[in-house]
Amino acid sequence: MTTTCCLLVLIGCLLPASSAFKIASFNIQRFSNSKITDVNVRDILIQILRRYELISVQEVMSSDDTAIISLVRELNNATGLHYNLLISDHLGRSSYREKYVYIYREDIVKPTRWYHYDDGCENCGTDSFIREPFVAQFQSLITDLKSFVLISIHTSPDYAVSEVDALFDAWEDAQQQFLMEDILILGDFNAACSYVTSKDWPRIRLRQSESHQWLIGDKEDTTVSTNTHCAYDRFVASGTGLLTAVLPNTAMAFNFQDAFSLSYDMAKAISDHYPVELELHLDPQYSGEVFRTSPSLGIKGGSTNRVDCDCSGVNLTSCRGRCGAFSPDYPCHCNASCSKYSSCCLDYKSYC
Ligand SMILES: [Ca+2]
Repeated sequence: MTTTCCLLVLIGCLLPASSAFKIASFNIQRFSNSKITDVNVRDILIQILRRYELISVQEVMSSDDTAIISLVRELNNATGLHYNLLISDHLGRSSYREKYVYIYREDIVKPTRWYHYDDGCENCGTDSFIREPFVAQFQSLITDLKSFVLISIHTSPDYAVSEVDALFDAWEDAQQQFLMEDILILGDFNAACSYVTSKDWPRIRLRQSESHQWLIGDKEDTTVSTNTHCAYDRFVASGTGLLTAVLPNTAMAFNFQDAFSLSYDMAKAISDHYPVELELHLDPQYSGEVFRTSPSLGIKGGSTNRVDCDCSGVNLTSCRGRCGAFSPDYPCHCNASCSKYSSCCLDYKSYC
């Protein structure tokens, strides 16, 4: 037996065995340094994150990663475990941008390959997402399901219907990229209340698809506010392996206000969203093997491949297939605020 093997076995014995494998999606409303400098907020975030082995975080605001890395460092200090994080590009069409982050117990689950979904030509306004889905394949040691793909998304509320529909394309692309069916789409879909209504579902392919199961139902409330009851945050699963791996009745919102007996104001200081969570079957044959952990925190997920694309044949005076398009270079616009500035293309209302 080599030294490495001895080390692996030894670490395996020292680490507390995980009694569950939970995946979460959490929009930590405008996560930035202010949420970790407030020690009360930071500690509750740690209490929430430590429930999970793998978390997709949305709405990480700053271009530099200091705040989110500090949060994971504090999470490790508090738990004695090894979490690490995979961080997306800073995504958006304007100066307002967000990152997606995967936080994971790197001794038992690790990302093996990842990319930003190529959603079309940003230059021509024919792309489908304001924040392209961040796609990652994970390898997991302690679950029955050894490999699966996650697609993280935070849709724009204004274009939630078209973006949730376009997730079907991102899913088809991920199937081809990884030659794998076991794919979980997760995140803040904004797929409820005024952003996606019952009349919209028939034209959303991801909802009509027989290959997909929506594990968080329309009646769930994933919002902290007492004024809203909306299932914005979702899990949509495909693949026999994944669908049988999810333990029955474990997909739900985690109401941290109730769980930790927080005041309403304190709960709102954490986020306007609850996390949604689910649990996977453990592997009864798990040998205790663990992955080697990294001495450093934070893996950059690379950048979106925004090469100059060809706009020939694209009608820049029409909003057809260009909802959300905005650029000072366009003759007219198709974004939600064009009416306010009287700058919409003439057919804006018919298409967007
Ligand atoms: Ca885009």
